[in-house]
Amino acid sequence: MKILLIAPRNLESFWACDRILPSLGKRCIYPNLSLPTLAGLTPPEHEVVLCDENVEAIDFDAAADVVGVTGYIVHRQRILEIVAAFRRRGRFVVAGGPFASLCPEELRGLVDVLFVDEAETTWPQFLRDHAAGAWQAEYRPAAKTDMTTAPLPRFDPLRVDAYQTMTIQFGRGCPFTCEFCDIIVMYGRVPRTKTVAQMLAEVEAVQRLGATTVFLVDDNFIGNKREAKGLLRALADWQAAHGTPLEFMTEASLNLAQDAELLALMRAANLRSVFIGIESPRAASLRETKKVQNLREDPAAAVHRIQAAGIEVMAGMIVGFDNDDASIFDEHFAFIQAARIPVSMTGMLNALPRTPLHARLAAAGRLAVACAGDQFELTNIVPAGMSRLELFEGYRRLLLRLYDARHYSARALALIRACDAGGGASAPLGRRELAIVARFLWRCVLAAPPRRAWMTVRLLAATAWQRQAALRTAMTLALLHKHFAEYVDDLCARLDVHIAALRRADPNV
Ligand code: B12
Ligand code: SF4
Repeated sequence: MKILLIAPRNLESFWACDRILPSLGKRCIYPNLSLPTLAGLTPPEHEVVLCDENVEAIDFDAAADVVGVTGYIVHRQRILEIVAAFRRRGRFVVAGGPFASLCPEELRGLVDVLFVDEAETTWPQFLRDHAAGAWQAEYRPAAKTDMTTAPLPRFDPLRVDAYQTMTIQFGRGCPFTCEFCDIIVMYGRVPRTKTVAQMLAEVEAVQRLGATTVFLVDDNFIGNKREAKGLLRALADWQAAHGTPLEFMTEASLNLAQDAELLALMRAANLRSVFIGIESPRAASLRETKKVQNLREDPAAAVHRIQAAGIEVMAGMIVGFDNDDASIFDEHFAFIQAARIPVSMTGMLNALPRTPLHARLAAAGRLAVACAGDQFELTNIVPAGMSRLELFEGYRRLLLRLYDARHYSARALALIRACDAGGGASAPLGRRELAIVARFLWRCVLAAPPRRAWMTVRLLAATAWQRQAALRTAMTLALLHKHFAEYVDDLCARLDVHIAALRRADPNV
């Protein structure tokens, strides 16, 4: 049987980094790991073709016995288009992934088979049922996946060279109970990890295919600290034995800061940046959303400790909690500057379907519109401490301040001074890196507007003067700013449309 698995193209987003990919000579920032995961779950008698629309156009006339589509809520529209286009051509279409898992009612009847939640058992079951000629309309796993039995994902059908960073996954599930979180809804509260042997096989597979940076796409890499430490020890040994060919990044909870051993092991494994859901500098808002693990100490002090260990912190921040009033925006800005976090994914609170927050707000009649899945542009909630209009306006101002060149470069420079950013993957600059540097200088200095050019030159000069080993980090941060600042400008134009509609009291916004 021939199986075509498709990931829809990303919309313009904070992370998609479309604007800087040409400088890096890449087509997409990260691959969606569900594609290689499903390929790895497919028995060898079937032929699997992977199509990531971020890398190549979909061939809607391709011959395939089964077409599988994945995607997030933000991809809703494109998923529905892809499904309809293949169904029109008489193909057998199945869907799974975060959109199908959180919003199954939107796909029922539109696809031949629907997969809700993890598919390690249900996908092979479906393939057997399909071969036998009798399958179910919907598959849900009876239990969470035992990750120690998950087969090696197949990365080889992916065009690995098209991605800036490869993705692999150690574990799923998180022990915490944040009210807005869909991860614990989809993957549960018991962290389940793969074995060290499985992980080393994945690391070697992506390195063999040419990866130099790897994103461990766990929602909380330290959900089970003992297992995380075991893996980091093995990764540190592997890096030492192979000349540190890989740089890792991941996502973790803020209690990472309170474990010096964990920080040292991360650094030893060359895990150099971590995305952390800090969410709010306001204790009452953290308490409200049950993010109690962030209340153990001053969050800025916790971030500083992680940075001092040589690990960059990227933040997830949220405005719009019930305890947030119109003064929250200044508080967020002051916190991000003081915590010296250049990359802050600051969004508006959204209630994702199936989460406790969604149930609470629905019961209170506080859901204004359907969830669009992109917390940067829209929120579906009616806030308690301000109007929706105040939330949109305050948020817009906050984003502009955060990504103003002066404020951003102040954070970047403070980080470079404080964080031991050098070392690690110390490979000399090869031809590819030199080409990146040339394109970087062109886009961020020579052909850039004066304000950007000046910011870049100042950042590089100050870094060269104060911490030469961090020049690579300074360049990356300057390049990222090009993406963020342009993204925020475009986003503000879209926010203005919502703001104008809210001023007209349009009930659809
Ligand atoms: C890596 C990642 C990214 C990468 C994207 C890489 C890419 N090209 O897709 C980046 C950083 C760019 C990104 C961006 C965003 N992301 Co993201 N991301 C993730 C992350 C951490 C890992 C995804 C992954 O590969 N998982 C591993 C795979 C194996 O798991 P899986 O997809 O669930 O697949 C399993 C099952 O679902 C099932 N399955 C999946 N697909 C299919 C298909 C078929 C046919 C079948 C049978 C089964 C099946 O089988 C798999 C094995 O069990 C997840 C969180 C997570 N832990 O999954 C968030 C997550 C998917 N992202 C999320 C969001 C909100 C976003 C953004 C919208 C954020 C933003 N506003 O910018 C953007 C959207 C990008 C865009 N504009 O298009 C949400 C989605 C919420 C939702 N329910 O829709 C998640 C769940 C995180 C969260 N809780 O907030 N993201
Ligand atoms: S720490 Fe992160 S993954 Fe865990 S419950 Fe909270 S938001 Fe979800």
